[in-house]
Amino acid sequence: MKILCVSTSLTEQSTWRDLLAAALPQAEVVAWQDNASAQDADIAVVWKPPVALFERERKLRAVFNLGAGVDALLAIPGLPADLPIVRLEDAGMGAQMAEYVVHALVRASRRFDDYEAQQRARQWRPLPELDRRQWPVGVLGMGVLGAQVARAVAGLGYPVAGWSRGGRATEAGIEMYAGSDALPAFLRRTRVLVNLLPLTRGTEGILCRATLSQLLPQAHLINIARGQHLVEEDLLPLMDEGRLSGATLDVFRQEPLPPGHPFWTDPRVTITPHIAAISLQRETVEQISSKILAFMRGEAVTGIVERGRGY
Ligand code: NDP
Ligand code: OXD
Repeated sequence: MKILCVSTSLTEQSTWRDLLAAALPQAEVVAWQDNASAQDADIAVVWKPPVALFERERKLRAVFNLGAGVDALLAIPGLPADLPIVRLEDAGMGAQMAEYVVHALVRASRRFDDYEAQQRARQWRPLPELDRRQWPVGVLGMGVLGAQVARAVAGLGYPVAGWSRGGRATEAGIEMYAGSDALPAFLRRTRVLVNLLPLTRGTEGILCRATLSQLLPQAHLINIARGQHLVEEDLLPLMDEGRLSGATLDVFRQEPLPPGHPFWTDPRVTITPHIAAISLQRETVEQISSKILAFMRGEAVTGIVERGRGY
């Protein structure tokens, strides 16, 4: 069995090659930069591979994605329509997402930025108690990651609802809304909106004036899925109009976020550099290597992307 690792930097793809070679001693594991000619690999393990991958490698039997989101991969021209794509499922990302959202939510609801300002002014002034009923959280996308975020937030006593295509209940006590007809009702009961949708034709631009202005007053947006979900030019005007009070953003239309972008300097916006949940080395290699073995034995594996729906 031959496995080809392809990633966005030479260092990264060498790291994945070495880790996979250690986990799968029976396989020949190579990195994309090792050879400029076709490797005739059976399996590609990729993160945002170049277009040339599918022009050069004609014997691939499956592609394993080194992340949860497959939008970049599916956008590659020449990706064979029948090539199975297997995405990362959780692999330690759910816990990271839960931590990220709890941090942003609690910072807003417990007014920790006000306390930071008070410290700078040497002020000792307890603020009014928190009533969690005033902070209903809504999670867009209740898949592997969204469900864990919803559970963590519900565990702290915040009212939580989820929105998905099918509306399947994944967690007890979390109110579910299904499909576009239910989106307005979901938004109208939500103050803190968390986005964990995959980027597809149906979800691009979903965070825009029309949707965000339906949220409860003093709303806060937490976007940890993809930058293309947000119509960026709508965000600051909505804040200026008092419809939203803040946003915590991990993903952007252009990454790295350009130095002149107005989000950098707006005190209502908190920025992180696409780190809400990273692909952890041990968990990722364990999951991908055991799935590769199962796939090569002809067994069913989970996490196969449905091309028609785009995730
Ligand atoms: P899943 O595929 O497990 O879940 C996707 C969820 O979105 C499902 O609940 C699905 O509904 C719902 N959904 C999809 N399309 C629609 C739609 N048109 N309308 C309503 N609901 C929809 O994905 P994951 O939870 O594993 O990952 C989610 C995303 O998080 C990734 O695609 C990626 O973009 C992002 N991500 C970001 C990271 C970061 O560091 N910032 C790290 C990892 C992931 P249904 O259940 O009915 O199918
Ligand atoms: C992912 C990501 O999709 O890192 O896994 O964004």
